[in-house]
Amino acid sequence: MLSPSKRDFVSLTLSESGSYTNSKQWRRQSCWRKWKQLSRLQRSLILFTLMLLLVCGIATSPTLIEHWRGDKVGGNRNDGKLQFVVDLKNEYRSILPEPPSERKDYRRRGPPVLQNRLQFKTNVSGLLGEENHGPDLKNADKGSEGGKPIISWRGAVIEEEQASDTDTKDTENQDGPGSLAHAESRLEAVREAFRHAWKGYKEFAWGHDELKPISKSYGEWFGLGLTLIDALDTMWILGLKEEFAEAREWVAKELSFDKNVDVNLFESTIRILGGLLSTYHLTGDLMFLDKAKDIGSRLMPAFNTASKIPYSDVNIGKGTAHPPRWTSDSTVAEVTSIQLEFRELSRLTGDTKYKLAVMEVMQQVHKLDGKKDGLVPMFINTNNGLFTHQGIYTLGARADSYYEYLLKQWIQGGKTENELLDDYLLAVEGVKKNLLNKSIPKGLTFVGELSHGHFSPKMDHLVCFLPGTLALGAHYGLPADHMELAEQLMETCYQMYAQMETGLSPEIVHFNMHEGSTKDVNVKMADRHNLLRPETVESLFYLYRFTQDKKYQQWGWEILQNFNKYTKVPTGGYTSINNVCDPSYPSPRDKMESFFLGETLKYFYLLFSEDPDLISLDKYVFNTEAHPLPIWPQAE
Ligand code: DMJ
Repeated sequence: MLSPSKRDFVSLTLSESGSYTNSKQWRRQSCWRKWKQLSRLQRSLILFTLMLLLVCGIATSPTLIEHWRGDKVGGNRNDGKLQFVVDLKNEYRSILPEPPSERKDYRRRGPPVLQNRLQFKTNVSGLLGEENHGPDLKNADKGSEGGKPIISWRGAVIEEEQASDTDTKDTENQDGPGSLAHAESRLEAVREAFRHAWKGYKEFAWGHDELKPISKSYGEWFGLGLTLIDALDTMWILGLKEEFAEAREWVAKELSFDKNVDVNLFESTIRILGGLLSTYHLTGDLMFLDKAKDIGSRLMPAFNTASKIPYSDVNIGKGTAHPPRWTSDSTVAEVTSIQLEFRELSRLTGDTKYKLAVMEVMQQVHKLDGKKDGLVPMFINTNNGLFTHQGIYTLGARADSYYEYLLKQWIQGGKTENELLDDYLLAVEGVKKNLLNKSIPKGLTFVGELSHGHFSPKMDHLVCFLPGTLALGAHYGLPADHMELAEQLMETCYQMYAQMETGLSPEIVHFNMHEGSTKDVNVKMADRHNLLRPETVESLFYLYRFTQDKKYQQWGWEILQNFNKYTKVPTGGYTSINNVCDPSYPSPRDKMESFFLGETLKYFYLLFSEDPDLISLDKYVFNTEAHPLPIWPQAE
């Protein structure tokens, strides 16, 4: 008897021998038989061809590649969340900050706050599994989702309220330039900036010299509440009554000059004496005049030198004075830029000692050898009264306000002191002859420096006081070409902001004078900081007052917005920064200089004001720290 399996075998053998059924099983067996009948070479060739086709197929299919790559990232790290972020990054590549090496447009000014907000927002919405239609650029800057905090570029957490608060300042009033509402919205933006700066000062540095907004602390220079005093008349002009009242209270009750402390004669004259005198004039409050008399008399020991050229430092408690430890020289700009204040103090007190001391300095400098076409060296010796370190001529640091005060003393005194005017006119000619040049390729007019006969195309931001001063002189009847030069230099100073990646000027620039370069302005690594200085805004104010050309207001508006983008600290205050060339990390320096409140914000306000009687330039002359002092009536 046959087993069942044996019977199966027999039947299979039968069908194999000739009958054609076309069943699946038969076809498989037939293919296999044919495959086995092939030679080894033939089989290898077929296999190779099939492999080749397979590889080509995969390589030309993008979907497969994407899929594979995605799997690899996710698979390797075994992290589903990471895979999600990678996908998001690919999708929103255009709005995330590019790594430095990939940046193509170095002039782009995307604020880092905005970039970080976008990043935060897309990630959050993605993780919540919302339907994703790409980045919402319109609303991207409006704060975080669901009231969550936003991380700023400074690493600080901005609450939603603060974040949208910043945004309002970037928004122009819709009524258009020229309208009252438009002007008012810009004035309000300045008031808001002031309030924000004041908030930081009040909270972390009240009664101290300077706010350190990042570390939420303060810095002491003289220990005399420098920022508070510098800001007094700004608050008055901006109409910030509450803030002014609390500051007045501090001056009346807390401010004492009876302190064993060394102060710099120039800095304390222009900021403290100047600030108190102007506040007295604006308010009529005698308390400020009393304080001004007190500090003024305490500074007088500085003039007790063999030459009558004052020392740089005074101890206002002990009544002693001395030069800096390493020299017996004083800086020319310092000893020639204290005259407006001491002359005014004499006029108010009837005591001539103040004005006699400072006018003696001017008379000596007027007669001194060592000038070049009216341009002065940077140092003067307190023993012999002679210029030292001769041969270097600049309109920047250590010489700048000498030129400014020649003109302004002449204006203050009713345009009768001809020596001052002569020296000023001579100096402007000296600038034209020795320091003016034009950059390549744009032909920007700039003021360089002269060092032992060698011209250097270096210009400090400090020089940007010059367009305003030239315009002021032209307003008072000096040659019309002063105004033309003022307008040219104003454009240059604006370009020192506009050509930087942050839209903020560095401390020093070097203008290009060689054919072939595409950039007019070069900045060295060490010069990339911005200290919130006022000079360009100051000049914009003068230029707008005298020409009514709206472009000056527009330039100032751009600058204000860039200060808000790159220097505003969420918790209060503004900070100087290290690098105006890096919008992704301008690197805060943790210091708000007192002149930001005393000068920069005041000049912004006056620039945006359409009222020529708000500190009329026919009645007041600003000292070099932006404190307005009255122009004397002709009789005096
Ligand atoms: C201010 O103290 C004064 O404007 C001074 O004349 C120059 N330096 C600072 C502002 O930059």
